[in-house]
Amino acid sequence: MRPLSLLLAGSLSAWTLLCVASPAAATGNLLTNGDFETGLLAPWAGVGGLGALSTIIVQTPDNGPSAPGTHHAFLDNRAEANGLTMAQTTGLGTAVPGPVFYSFDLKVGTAANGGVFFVEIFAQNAGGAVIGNAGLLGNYSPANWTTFTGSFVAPANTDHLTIQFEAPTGAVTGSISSMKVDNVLLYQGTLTGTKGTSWNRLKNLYR
Ligand SMILES: [Ca+2]
Repeated sequence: MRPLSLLLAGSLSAWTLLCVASPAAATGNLLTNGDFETGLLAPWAGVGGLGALSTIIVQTPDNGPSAPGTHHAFLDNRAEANGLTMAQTTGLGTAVPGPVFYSFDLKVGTAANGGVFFVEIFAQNAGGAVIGNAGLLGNYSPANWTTFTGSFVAPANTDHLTIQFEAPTGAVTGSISSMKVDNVLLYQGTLTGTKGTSWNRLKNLYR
């Protein structure tokens, strides 16, 4: 009979090999503060087009339908030919190759004179280079809160993800793109630890 310590060592080695051979997809929402219920924008950030006439703030009391709450993000772009963009990048090592599921709630504020709204999701390698994407999602202009869902396949060497919300305006006076954003969800594998009945229903759709 082998000593217990050897058995444990053998099991540990097998487990280590298994982990190396097949990295497990993370569970739960890969994003932080996807529902904006902290009342603050961080770790979301404006990554383009911020200015006196183009702002991103967290507002209350309106809330998207996918999860309970009282806050949402509001992108308000009233500058001509301007690419106001809000983004969040997940941490290093948070994603793996394979299906990536997304969900977000949108409600238009104003879309006028060439103002439009798009969402992009990027798969990045460990060095941060973009190696895959979900395509250009939109133009979105829902008059009432609407939940948009879908998926794409992250390619080999995917290490983490970025999702960005884009409210570009046209090159004409009076072009406006404003949008309320809430309940942003990115996940792989099994969705756990996410509050909200709608998100749980969404999870069941992908089982
Ligand atoms: Ca919210």
